[in-house]
Amino acid sequence: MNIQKYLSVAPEIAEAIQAGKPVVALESTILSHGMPYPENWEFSHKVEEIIRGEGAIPATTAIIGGKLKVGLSAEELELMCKDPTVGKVSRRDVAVYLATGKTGATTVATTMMLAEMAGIKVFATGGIGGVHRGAETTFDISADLQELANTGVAVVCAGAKSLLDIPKTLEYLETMGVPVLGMGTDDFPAFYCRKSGCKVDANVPDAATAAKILRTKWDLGLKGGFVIANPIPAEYELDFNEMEGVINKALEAAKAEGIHGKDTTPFLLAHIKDYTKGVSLASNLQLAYNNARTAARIAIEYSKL
Ligand code: PSU
Ligand code: MN
Repeated sequence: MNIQKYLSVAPEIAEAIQAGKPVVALESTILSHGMPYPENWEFSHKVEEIIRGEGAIPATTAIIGGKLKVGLSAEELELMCKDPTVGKVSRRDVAVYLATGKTGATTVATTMMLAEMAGIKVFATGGIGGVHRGAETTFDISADLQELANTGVAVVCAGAKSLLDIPKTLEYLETMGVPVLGMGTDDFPAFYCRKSGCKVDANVPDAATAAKILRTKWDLGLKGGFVIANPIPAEYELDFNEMEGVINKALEAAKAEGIHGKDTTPFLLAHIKDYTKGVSLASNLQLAYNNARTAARIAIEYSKL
């Protein structure tokens, strides 16, 4: 193995990791394929400021110029937000992008990989990928779930969008031994909505308790990560039934256009945004800020253990 040949960690982040200070990883697919420009650019800076405001250090990840980048410059953030040729990189794509020098945005799966390589334990995002509706015929199951099973990083998210099959996603995580913790909730959140109708494995009251659970799992040498499900703040929540209508319309459009594979999730996200005239984007931004705040607090508590 020769990871160091490819890994490029920003000096501030490398020093913080070395000193055991709190660091929070952030993904770039949410920028390149999950939000439009310029809202994604504004988001990319604000989410980092929020993490700093809490007292932790942000580390946005990407693949640029044959390097696994942990911590992006302002120019690199802009590239991820603006350049339409930036690819969506999952685990299977990493070696191709590195070896050919292509620019790639990291998904939840690849951000977890880079975080683990760098020594970062906590990662904040919007929503995780999961088992798609109809997976019994398409086999479409996000690589995020296998990564959660194998890679030791806690992913703070607002649950999963109900464009996925949430009950099947939770079944898969159970089979793979991935703990699903709810921050102050018994219910697994459905991204825009605080409740999905499914339960989490444990309702965790605060960041200190979450950090203690992470420490305990990894002290035991148990492989894999965590889903830390953090419901969207109530004031930004959208109506479940209304969103079901929107999601179903997007799923029908995907079917009509024959969208499949890695294009499915970005296609659905873009259509949901269009159908809701940007209301869903505003909620998306707020839930991701909220996750960044919670992740920073968990990283800070974890650094004390
Ligand atoms: N879900 C969202 N927003 C996103 C994604 C998922 O609500 O931006 C992105 C994440 O990067 C996630 C990826 O890891 O899509 C999952 O893609 P796929 O379903 O192709 O594995
Ligand atoms: Mn897929």
